[in-house]
Amino acid sequence: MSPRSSVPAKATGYVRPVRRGAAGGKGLSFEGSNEGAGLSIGVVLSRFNPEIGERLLDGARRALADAGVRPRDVDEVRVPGAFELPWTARTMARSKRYDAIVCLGAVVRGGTPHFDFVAGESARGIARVSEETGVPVLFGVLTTNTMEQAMERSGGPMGNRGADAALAAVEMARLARALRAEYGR
Ligand code: INI
Repeated sequence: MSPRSSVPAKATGYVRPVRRGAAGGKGLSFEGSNEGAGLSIGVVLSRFNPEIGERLLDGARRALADAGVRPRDVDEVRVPGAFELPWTARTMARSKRYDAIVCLGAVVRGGTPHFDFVAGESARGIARVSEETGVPVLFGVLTTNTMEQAMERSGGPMGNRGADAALAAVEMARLARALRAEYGR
């Protein structure tokens, strides 16, 4: 696991989605798993900071493969910048082809307020797409003050946020299947 990561870097440890009955006075309990086999995942990548973006994509591809997602079940779409991620994720989500969608990119603070608009709209837009479509859409977008910080978080000493987001996508896809089986769409 990377030092700051909240999800394991390799696909080990989790079990299948759990649904515990009322035994022992406990209610239902659900949690996704890191079982990627049979899942279909969409990835959208901002090309704006290409070196960082490719490192995030590399991490995401590896994490998905480690989790058992077949490479042929991973579709990738590249867009000019992080601002374009929400529209693209929405189009992919509406297709109903994907169990989850991972958005990747890096917004690095410059000397103008541009950063705040791009980073803010990207994050808000991605959250909205997830809520509106019902498809888990993961935020693997770095928002950093410097390029150095972005390098550190894209396969450097602070881990790889692309890999983290990809693993979170697998977990959320499994959770979504389990919750829909219980509660319906
Ligand atoms: N897009 C990014 O993905 N990262 C950035 O750091 C960035 N900066 O700094 O401007 C950025 N801007 C482009 C933006 O996402 C759109 O592509 C552009 O405004 C056209 O809509």
